[in-house]
Amino acid sequence: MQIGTTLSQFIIEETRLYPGASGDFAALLNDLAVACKFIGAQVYRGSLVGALGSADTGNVQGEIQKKLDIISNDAILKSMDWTGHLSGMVSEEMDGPYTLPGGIPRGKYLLLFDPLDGSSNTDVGISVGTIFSILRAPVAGRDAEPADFLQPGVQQVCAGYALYGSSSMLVYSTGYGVNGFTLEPSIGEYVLTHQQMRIPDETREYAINMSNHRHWENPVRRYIDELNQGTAGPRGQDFNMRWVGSMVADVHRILCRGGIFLYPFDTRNPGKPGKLRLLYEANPMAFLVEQAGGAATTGRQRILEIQPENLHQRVPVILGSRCEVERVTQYCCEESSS
Ligand code: P6P
Repeated sequence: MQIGTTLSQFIIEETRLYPGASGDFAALLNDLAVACKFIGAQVYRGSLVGALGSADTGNVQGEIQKKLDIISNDAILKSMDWTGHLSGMVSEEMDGPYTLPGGIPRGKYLLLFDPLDGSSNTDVGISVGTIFSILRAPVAGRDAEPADFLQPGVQQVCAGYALYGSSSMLVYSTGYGVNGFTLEPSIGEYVLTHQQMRIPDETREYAINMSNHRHWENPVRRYIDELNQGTAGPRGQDFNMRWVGSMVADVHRILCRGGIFLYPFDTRNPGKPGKLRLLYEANPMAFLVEQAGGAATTGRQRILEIQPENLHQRVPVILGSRCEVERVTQYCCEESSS
Protein backbone atom coordinates (compact mmCIF):
# COMPACT_ATOMS: atom_id res chain seq x y z
CA MET A 1 0.00 0.00 0.00
CA GLN A 2 1.38 3.39 -0.97
CA ILE A 3 0.85 5.83 1.94
CA GLY A 4 1.01 8.92 -0.27
CA THR A 5 1.93 12.41 0.96
CA THR A 6 1.07 12.71 4.62
CA LEU A 7 0.10 16.02 6.18
CA SER A 8 3.36 16.04 8.16
CA GLN A 9 5.43 15.58 4.99
CA PHE A 10 3.43 18.24 3.14
CA ILE A 11 3.81 20.77 5.98
CA ILE A 12 7.58 20.23 6.17
CA GLU A 13 7.94 20.52 2.39
CA GLU A 14 5.79 23.69 2.35
CA THR A 15 7.92 25.15 5.15
CA ARG A 16 10.82 25.17 2.68
CA LEU A 17 8.93 27.92 0.78
CA TYR A 18 9.69 30.19 3.75
CA PRO A 19 13.45 30.77 3.96
CA GLY A 20 14.57 31.00 7.54
CA ALA A 21 11.46 29.27 8.89
CA SER A 22 12.13 27.98 12.38
CA GLY A 23 9.79 25.02 12.14
CA ASP A 24 7.55 26.46 14.86
CA PHE A 25 4.62 26.82 12.50
CA ALA A 26 5.06 23.30 11.13
CA ALA A 27 4.99 21.89 14.65
CA LEU A 28 1.97 24.05 15.55
CA LEU A 29 -0.04 22.81 12.57
CA ASN A 30 0.87 19.20 13.26
CA ASP A 31 -0.25 19.58 16.90
CA LEU A 32 -3.52 21.11 15.72
CA ALA A 33 -4.04 18.15 13.38
CA VAL A 34 -3.73 15.79 16.36
CA ALA A 35 -6.48 17.74 18.15
CA CYS A 36 -8.70 17.48 15.08
CA LYS A 37 -8.15 13.72 14.89
CA PHE A 38 -9.18 13.45 18.54
CA ILE A 39 -12.28 15.60 18.00
CA GLY A 40 -13.25 13.53 14.96
CA ALA A 41 -12.92 10.34 16.99
CA GLN A 42 -15.33 11.71 19.63
CA VAL A 43 -17.79 12.95 16.99
CA TYR A 44 -17.84 9.57 15.21
CA ARG A 45 -18.29 7.69 18.50
CA GLY A 46 -21.12 10.03 19.52
CA SER A 47 -23.72 8.20 21.56
CA LEU A 48 -21.35 5.31 22.21
CA VAL A 49 -19.38 7.54 24.57
CA GLY A 50 -22.28 9.68 25.77
CA ALA A 51 -20.92 12.65 23.81
CA LEU A 52 -24.20 13.75 22.23
CA GLY A 53 -26.80 16.09 23.62
CA SER A 54 -26.49 19.37 25.46
CA ALA A 55 -24.33 20.24 28.41
CA ASP A 56 -25.96 22.22 31.19
CA THR A 57 -23.84 25.28 30.35
CA GLY A 58 -24.04 28.24 27.99
CA ASN A 59 -21.31 30.08 26.11
CA VAL A 60 -20.48 33.73 25.53
CA GLN A 61 -22.75 33.65 22.47
CA GLY A 62 -25.73 32.95 24.74
CA GLU A 63 -26.04 29.49 23.19
CA ILE A 64 -26.60 26.26 25.13
CA GLN A 65 -23.40 24.27 24.67
CA LYS A 66 -23.41 20.75 23.30
CA LYS A 67 -21.27 18.26 25.19
CA LEU A 68 -19.13 17.97 22.07
CA ASP A 69 -18.60 21.75 22.02
CA ILE A 70 -16.89 21.48 25.39
CA ILE A 71 -15.02 18.28 24.55
CA SER A 72 -13.75 19.84 21.31
CA ASN A 73 -12.79 23.15 22.91
CA ASP A 74 -10.87 21.41 25.68
CA ALA A 75 -9.18 19.10 23.17
CA ILE A 76 -7.73 22.04 21.26
CA LEU A 77 -6.71 23.96 24.38
CA LYS A 78 -4.92 20.94 25.86
CA SER A 79 -3.29 19.96 22.56
CA MET A 80 -1.94 23.45 22.02
CA ASP A 81 -1.29 25.20 25.32
CA TRP A 82 1.99 23.36 26.11
CA THR A 83 3.59 23.80 22.66
CA GLY A 84 5.35 27.13 23.25
CA HIS A 85 4.33 28.27 19.76
CA LEU A 86 1.35 30.37 20.90
CA SER A 87 0.92 33.41 23.07
CA GLY A 88 -2.85 33.00 23.34
CA MET A 89 -5.99 31.43 21.95
CA VAL A 90 -9.52 32.68 21.22
CA SER A 91 -12.49 30.35 20.84
CA GLU A 92 -16.16 30.72 20.09
CA GLU A 93 -16.73 28.93 23.37
CA MET A 94 -14.78 31.34 25.57
CA ASP A 95 -15.47 34.98 26.48
CA GLY A 96 -11.87 36.21 26.40
CA PRO A 97 -8.42 34.95 25.36
CA TYR A 98 -7.20 31.74 26.93
CA THR A 99 -4.15 32.34 29.13
CA LEU A 100 -1.50 29.67 28.77
CA PRO A 101 -0.32 27.78 31.85
CA GLY A 102 2.62 29.22 33.76
CA GLY A 103 6.12 28.14 32.84
CA ILE A 104 5.26 27.78 29.15
CA PRO A 105 7.15 30.04 26.66
CA ARG A 106 4.85 32.52 24.93
CA GLY A 107 5.32 31.94 21.19
CA LYS A 108 4.88 34.04 18.08
CA TYR A 109 1.45 32.82 16.93
CA LEU A 110 -2.17 33.33 17.92
CA LEU A 111 -4.80 30.60 17.38
CA LEU A 112 -8.48 31.41 16.87
CA PHE A 113 -11.03 28.68 16.40
CA ASP A 114 -14.59 27.44 16.40
CA PRO A 115 -14.01 24.04 17.95
CA LEU A 116 -17.12 22.39 16.57
CA ASP A 117 -19.05 24.47 14.09
CA GLY A 118 -22.59 23.27 13.44
CA SER A 119 -22.50 21.19 16.62
CA SER A 120 -26.30 21.02 16.84
CA ASN A 121 -26.03 18.69 13.84
CA THR A 122 -24.11 16.06 15.78
CA ASP A 123 -27.28 14.80 17.45
CA VAL A 124 -28.80 14.07 14.03
CA GLY A 125 -25.75 12.67 12.24
CA ILE A 126 -25.00 15.59 9.94
CA SER A 127 -21.43 16.71 9.10
CA VAL A 128 -19.73 19.17 11.43
CA GLY A 129 -16.26 20.68 11.58
CA THR A 130 -13.56 22.64 13.35
CA ILE A 131 -12.58 26.01 11.87
CA PHE A 132 -9.20 27.60 12.66
CA SER A 133 -7.25 30.76 11.93
CA ILE A 134 -3.63 31.52 12.80
CA LEU A 135 -2.24 35.06 13.19
CA ARG A 136 1.18 36.37 14.18
CA ALA A 137 1.32 37.75 17.70
CA PRO A 138 2.13 41.49 17.55
CA VAL A 139 4.46 40.95 20.51
CA ALA A 140 5.86 37.48 21.10
CA GLY A 141 7.04 36.48 24.51
CA ARG A 142 4.09 37.81 26.52
CA ASP A 143 0.47 36.74 27.11
CA ALA A 144 -1.68 37.87 24.20
CA GLU A 145 -4.18 40.64 24.93
CA PRO A 146 -7.65 40.84 23.31
CA ALA A 147 -6.51 43.65 21.01
CA ASP A 148 -3.75 41.41 19.62
CA PHE A 149 -6.39 39.22 17.97
CA LEU A 150 -8.20 42.13 16.28
CA GLN A 151 -6.29 41.87 13.00
CA PRO A 152 -7.90 42.03 9.53
CA GLY A 153 -8.23 38.67 7.82
CA VAL A 154 -5.52 39.53 5.30
CA GLN A 155 -3.07 39.15 8.19
CA GLN A 156 -3.80 35.44 8.62
CA VAL A 157 -0.73 33.22 8.17
CA CYS A 158 -2.92 30.15 7.94
CA ALA A 159 -6.60 29.23 7.82
CA GLY A 160 -8.36 25.92 7.56
CA TYR A 161 -10.92 23.47 8.81
CA ALA A 162 -11.33 19.86 9.81
CA LEU A 163 -14.45 18.25 8.36
CA TYR A 164 -16.06 15.37 10.24
CA GLY A 165 -18.24 14.15 7.39
CA SER A 166 -18.57 11.09 5.16
CA SER A 167 -14.81 11.06 5.57
CA SER A 168 -12.62 12.94 8.03
CA MET A 169 -10.62 15.66 6.27
CA LEU A 170 -8.34 18.56 6.99
CA VAL A 171 -8.21 21.45 4.49
CA TYR A 172 -5.89 24.44 4.93
CA SER A 173 -3.94 27.19 3.25
CA THR A 174 -0.90 29.26 4.21
CA GLY A 175 -1.26 31.47 1.14
CA TYR A 176 0.02 29.03 -1.47
CA GLY A 177 -3.35 27.63 -2.51
CA VAL A 178 -5.72 25.25 -0.73
CA ASN A 179 -4.92 21.58 -0.13
CA GLY A 180 -7.11 18.85 1.37
CA PHE A 181 -6.09 15.78 3.32
CA THR A 182 -8.20 12.71 4.09
CA LEU A 183 -7.71 10.76 7.31
CA GLU A 184 -6.52 7.22 6.62
CA PRO A 185 -7.92 5.50 9.74
CA SER A 186 -5.66 2.44 9.42
CA ILE A 187 -2.56 4.58 10.04
CA GLY A 188 -4.16 7.59 11.76
CA GLU A 189 -2.61 10.00 9.26
CA TYR A 190 -4.12 12.72 7.08
CA VAL A 191 -3.06 11.95 3.48
CA LEU A 192 -3.07 14.47 0.58
CA THR A 193 -6.12 13.81 -1.60
CA HIS A 194 -7.27 17.25 -2.87
CA GLN A 195 -4.30 19.20 -4.28
CA GLN A 196 -4.72 22.91 -5.11
CA MET A 197 -8.52 23.03 -4.77
CA ARG A 198 -10.13 25.60 -7.11
CA ILE A 199 -13.59 27.19 -7.10
CA PRO A 200 -15.07 27.70 -10.60
CA ASP A 201 -15.97 31.34 -11.32
CA GLU A 202 -19.48 30.28 -12.40
CA THR A 203 -21.96 28.10 -10.57
CA ARG A 204 -25.57 26.93 -10.64
CA GLU A 205 -25.73 26.01 -6.97
CA TYR A 206 -26.47 28.23 -3.99
CA ALA A 207 -26.63 27.73 -0.23
CA ILE A 208 -28.83 29.86 1.99
CA ASN A 209 -31.40 29.30 4.74
CA MET A 210 -34.54 30.14 2.74
CA SER A 211 -36.69 30.32 5.87
CA ASN A 212 -35.17 33.77 6.49
CA HIS A 213 -36.34 35.13 3.11
CA ARG A 214 -38.74 37.70 4.58
CA HIS A 215 -35.98 39.07 6.83
CA TRP A 216 -33.39 39.75 4.13
CA GLU A 217 -32.47 43.10 2.62
CA ASN A 218 -34.00 43.79 -0.78
CA PRO A 219 -30.85 43.19 -2.90
CA VAL A 220 -30.35 39.73 -1.40
CA ARG A 221 -34.05 38.92 -1.84
CA ARG A 222 -33.77 40.13 -5.45
CA TYR A 223 -30.72 37.94 -6.08
CA ILE A 224 -32.27 34.78 -4.61
CA ASP A 225 -35.64 35.39 -6.27
CA GLU A 226 -33.87 35.63 -9.64
CA LEU A 227 -32.20 32.28 -9.00
CA ASN A 228 -35.54 30.73 -8.08
CA GLN A 229 -37.21 32.05 -11.23
CA GLY A 230 -34.87 29.77 -13.18
CA THR A 231 -35.00 29.72 -16.98
CA ALA A 232 -38.17 31.86 -16.94
CA GLY A 233 -36.38 34.59 -15.00
CA PRO A 234 -33.64 37.13 -15.77
CA ARG A 235 -30.88 34.59 -15.19
CA GLY A 236 -32.30 32.30 -17.90
CA GLN A 237 -30.92 29.30 -16.02
CA ASP A 238 -32.18 26.83 -13.45
CA PHE A 239 -30.28 26.73 -10.15
CA ASN A 240 -29.97 24.10 -7.44
CA MET A 241 -30.01 24.69 -3.69
CA ARG A 242 -28.16 23.01 -0.86
CA TRP A 243 -28.21 24.07 2.83
CA VAL A 244 -26.53 21.74 5.35
CA GLY A 245 -26.76 24.09 8.30
CA SER A 246 -23.07 23.44 8.89
CA MET A 247 -20.78 26.05 7.40
CA VAL A 248 -17.80 23.70 7.13
CA ALA A 249 -19.87 21.22 5.09
CA ASP A 250 -21.28 23.92 2.80
CA VAL A 251 -17.90 25.59 2.24
CA HIS A 252 -16.21 22.23 1.61
CA ARG A 253 -18.78 21.45 -1.09
CA ILE A 254 -18.08 24.85 -2.68
CA LEU A 255 -14.31 24.21 -2.62
CA CYS A 256 -14.97 20.84 -4.27
CA ARG A 257 -17.49 21.82 -6.99
CA GLY A 258 -18.26 25.54 -6.76
CA GLY A 259 -21.31 27.37 -5.47
CA ILE A 260 -22.26 30.44 -3.49
CA PHE A 261 -22.92 30.48 0.28
CA LEU A 262 -24.90 33.30 1.86
CA TYR A 263 -25.61 34.10 5.48
CA PRO A 264 -26.61 37.73 4.92
CA PHE A 265 -27.68 40.45 7.29
CA ASP A 266 -31.30 40.07 8.26
CA THR A 267 -33.76 42.22 10.17
CA ARG A 268 -34.59 39.70 12.91
CA ASN A 269 -32.11 41.46 15.17
CA PRO A 270 -30.95 44.75 13.62
CA GLY A 271 -28.31 45.01 16.33
CA LYS A 272 -26.74 41.82 15.01
CA PRO A 273 -25.08 42.46 11.60
CA GLY A 274 -24.98 38.75 10.84
CA LYS A 275 -24.93 35.31 12.40
CA LEU A 276 -21.42 34.17 11.60
CA ARG A 277 -18.44 35.33 13.63
CA LEU A 278 -15.72 37.29 11.84
CA LEU A 279 -12.53 36.13 13.56
CA TYR A 280 -12.99 32.35 13.63
CA GLU A 281 -15.63 31.63 10.97
CA ALA A 282 -15.83 34.32 8.27
CA ASN A 283 -12.13 35.24 8.09
CA PRO A 284 -10.69 31.70 7.84
CA MET A 285 -13.33 30.64 5.32
CA ALA A 286 -12.85 33.83 3.29
CA PHE A 287 -9.08 33.24 3.24
CA LEU A 288 -9.59 29.69 1.92
CA VAL A 289 -12.17 30.75 -0.65
CA GLU A 290 -9.98 33.54 -2.02
CA GLN A 291 -6.95 31.22 -2.09
CA ALA A 292 -9.06 28.84 -4.20
CA GLY A 293 -9.97 31.60 -6.68
CA GLY A 294 -13.32 32.58 -5.21
CA ALA A 295 -14.54 35.77 -3.52
CA ALA A 296 -15.87 36.63 -0.06
CA THR A 297 -17.71 39.81 0.91
CA THR A 298 -20.27 41.08 3.40
CA GLY A 299 -22.27 42.27 0.39
CA ARG A 300 -20.57 45.62 0.69
CA GLN A 301 -16.90 44.98 1.45
CA ARG A 302 -14.24 42.30 1.19
CA ILE A 303 -14.38 40.26 4.40
CA LEU A 304 -10.61 39.97 4.73
CA GLU A 305 -10.26 43.76 4.87
CA ILE A 306 -12.62 44.31 7.81
CA GLN A 307 -10.88 45.83 10.84
CA PRO A 308 -12.28 43.74 13.72
CA GLU A 309 -13.74 45.64 16.67
CA ASN A 310 -14.29 42.79 19.13
CA LEU A 311 -13.46 39.11 19.51
CA HIS A 312 -16.95 37.76 18.79
CA GLN A 313 -18.04 40.28 16.19
CA ARG A 314 -20.58 38.97 13.66
CA VAL A 315 -20.69 39.84 9.96
CA PRO A 316 -22.81 39.03 6.94
CA VAL A 317 -21.13 36.39 4.78
CA ILE A 318 -21.41 35.91 1.00
CA LEU A 319 -18.69 33.68 -0.43
CA GLY A 320 -17.89 31.24 -3.21
CA SER A 321 -17.86 31.36 -7.00
CA ARG A 322 -16.53 34.77 -7.97
CA CYS A 323 -19.10 35.78 -10.61
CA GLU A 324 -22.04 35.13 -8.29
CA VAL A 325 -20.48 36.84 -5.27
CA GLU A 326 -19.70 39.87 -7.43
CA ARG A 327 -23.31 39.95 -8.68
CA VAL A 328 -24.81 39.95 -5.17
CA THR A 329 -22.26 42.52 -4.01
CA GLN A 330 -23.13 44.72 -6.98
CA TYR A 331 -26.84 44.52 -6.12
CA CYS A 332 -26.10 45.45 -2.49
CA CYS A 333 -23.83 48.34 -3.43
CA GLU A 334 -26.38 49.67 -5.95
CA GLU A 335 -28.96 49.64 -3.17
CA SER A 336 -26.57 51.49 -0.83
CA SER A 337 -25.76 54.17 -3.40
CA SER A 338 -29.38 54.73 -4.45
P1 P6P B 1 -29.12 28.40 10.59
C1 P6P B 1 -24.02 26.60 12.65
O1 P6P B 1 -24.78 26.94 13.81
C2 P6P B 1 -23.72 27.89 11.92
O2 P6P B 1 -22.95 28.73 12.72
C3 P6P B 1 -23.03 27.59 10.60
O3 P6P B 1 -22.21 26.49 10.64
C4 P6P B 1 -24.19 27.38 9.64
O4 P6P B 1 -23.88 27.71 8.30
C5 P6P B 1 -25.25 28.32 10.20
O5 P6P B 1 -24.93 28.55 11.59
C6 P6P B 1 -26.63 27.73 10.11
O6 P6P B 1 -27.53 28.71 10.60
O7 P6P B 1 -29.74 29.74 10.96
O8 P6P B 1 -29.47 27.96 9.21
O9 P6P B 1 -29.33 27.32 11.61
